[in-house]
Amino acid sequence: MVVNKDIINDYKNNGVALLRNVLSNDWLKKLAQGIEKNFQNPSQYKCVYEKENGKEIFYDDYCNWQRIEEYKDFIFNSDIAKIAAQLMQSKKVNLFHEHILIKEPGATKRTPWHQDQPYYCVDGKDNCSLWIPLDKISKEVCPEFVKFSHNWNKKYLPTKFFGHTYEKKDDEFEKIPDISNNLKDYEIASWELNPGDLIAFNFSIIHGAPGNSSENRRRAFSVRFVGDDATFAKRKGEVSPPFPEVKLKHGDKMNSPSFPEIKV
Ligand SMILES: O=C(O)CCC(=O)C(=O)O
Repeated sequence: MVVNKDIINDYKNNGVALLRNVLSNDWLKKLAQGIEKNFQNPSQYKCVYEKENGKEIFYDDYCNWQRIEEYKDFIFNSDIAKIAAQLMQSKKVNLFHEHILIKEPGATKRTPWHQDQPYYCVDGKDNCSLWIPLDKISKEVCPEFVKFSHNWNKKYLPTKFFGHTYEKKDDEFEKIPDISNNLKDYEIASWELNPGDLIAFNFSIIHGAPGNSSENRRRAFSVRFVGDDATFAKRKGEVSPPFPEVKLKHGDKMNSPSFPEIKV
């Protein structure tokens, strides 16, 4: 799979790019099976952000690829790591982790505006998250990205998806601007998506997502990779995912069984 040069440039300049029709139905079916398994037997990291009459309607889980065969197969045997490598323009690609985020119809909670990198134990600019929808997504439901914000050279305090910032903070990080009340000051990217499409975005871009006002489920498989310049970061505050098993030191290359290199 060869990613078009314009898309690679969009990714670099805007911090976000849309790739249409790049995943087959077979892979999407496999991911959907994996997600079923995942939530029948969630990990300790599963979190529920919204319930309606006792039913979970906004929830997530992450770091399950080692136990969910379908995820592992997709990550190592589809073209997804090759796509990430081309977008990052990197020779070396390591998996960071996968993150599943589900909003059932009627979920009203926004995923707050945030940058991913301050949550993550990784420094560097060569990185890429691929947000893969398993359902049809209208523009009103699609995640939203503040174009160019990956290049502002800012690190904002991580925000829990419940809406408050982390208790154990890194004071070097600043408070994120109020994007929702100043939308005219920003260029926001979002799209209508079909299964097979994906959104690629840099760990430092500011993004958030509306609730799910549609009649479809909104299942997303967000898989994250790091590239050539990535190094392990020990943050002063809390990180997410926590990766308690990783014993790397600040500044080390991301060489760990938790972050396997994928040959592309
Ligand atoms: O799916 C969402 O609601 C947010 C996605 C997101 O923040 C991410 O994948 O980094």
